[in-house]
Amino acid sequence: MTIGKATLVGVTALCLTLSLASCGGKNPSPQRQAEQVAAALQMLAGDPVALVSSTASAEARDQVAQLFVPGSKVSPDVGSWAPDGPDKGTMVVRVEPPDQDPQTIVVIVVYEDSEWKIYDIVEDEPPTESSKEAFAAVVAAEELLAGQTFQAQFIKHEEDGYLFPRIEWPSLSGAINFEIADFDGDGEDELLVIRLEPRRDTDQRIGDVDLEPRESAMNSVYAHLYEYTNGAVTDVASAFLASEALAGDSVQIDVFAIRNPDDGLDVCAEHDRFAYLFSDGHFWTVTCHRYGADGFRQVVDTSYGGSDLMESDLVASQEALAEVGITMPTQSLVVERIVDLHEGAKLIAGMNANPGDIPYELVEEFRNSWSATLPPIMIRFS
Ligand SMILES: [Ca+2]
Repeated sequence: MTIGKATLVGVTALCLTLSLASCGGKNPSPQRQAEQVAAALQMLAGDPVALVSSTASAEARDQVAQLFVPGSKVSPDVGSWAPDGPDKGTMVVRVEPPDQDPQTIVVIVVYEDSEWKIYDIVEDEPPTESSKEAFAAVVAAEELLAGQTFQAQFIKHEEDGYLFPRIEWPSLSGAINFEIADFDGDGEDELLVIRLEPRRDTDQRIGDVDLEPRESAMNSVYAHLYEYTNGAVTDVASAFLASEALAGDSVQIDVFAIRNPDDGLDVCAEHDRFAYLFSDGHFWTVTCHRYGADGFRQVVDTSYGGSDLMESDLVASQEALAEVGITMPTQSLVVERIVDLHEGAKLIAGMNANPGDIPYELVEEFRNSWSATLPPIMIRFS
């Protein structure tokens, strides 16, 4: 039979491109099997009858004949090969018959007369979309703040006889950035979305000694975790990462993921606030959350307040960070970002407002006169 020969030629050609020693052996590796099955399936549009097993049902023969017609584009998914012993297995195949809608099917194949042949089609419905596609659809519906910049302005603010700079900025809410990864180490991916949201009353204030929350600086940073189950994406857990995201006059927030002992990923936020315009103080916080069966559990909550002119004890913070495998050199704890120091920390989302480029003379004028204003600064999301 002509087509049968063509099939053999096809498989032979495949063997030559691989290693002869590993081709056609009695027990080829699953990868070899997959390639052989894929090569056989691609011949189906030429003559579907020849590649149906003699043991296949009449119904299976009809199904194959209807789908694999001359001109059909057949795309086997080699990676989907699931062997069931040395001479049987399943593979996902996408078939595009001419003038018909494409279909994705799962075929059972058997090794018969030195050829892989179709035994049955077990599924003729397209499989449900993958979690990746479902997560991508959720993300596509968001307008991400990452990559955007917004103009903000300092104003002077007096409270209890003290002067404070305050960042006036547009009221922003929304997703800063996202990450698709296996956060609980169970082998299935989840979607993590980092959001800027209005502060909730239940949020803990983390050592906020310098500024009361202002209406314009109330937003906080949250992590939302989405699972994909039964074809639906659900927001299953959230964690509060950083309060008053733009309070203070220089702000850097990094949200990053770091591998944990459960082979999942802890979600951490490093939040650094500098007082620059009226003093040299800074306030630094790191929180980490671990996702598991009970949702997010906080595993690190450490903070450190200080001044450039003051040596402070960082041991407690170092010990806290050691819980998630982060080693911080003492001198760099508050001046270098963890994502820059720790190779295993992967940045997911960031927010930065830095007045560092404002000339010193203008800062002096701002400090000394009520009427002085500063040039705008940019808030950057990444
Ligand atoms: Ca998972």
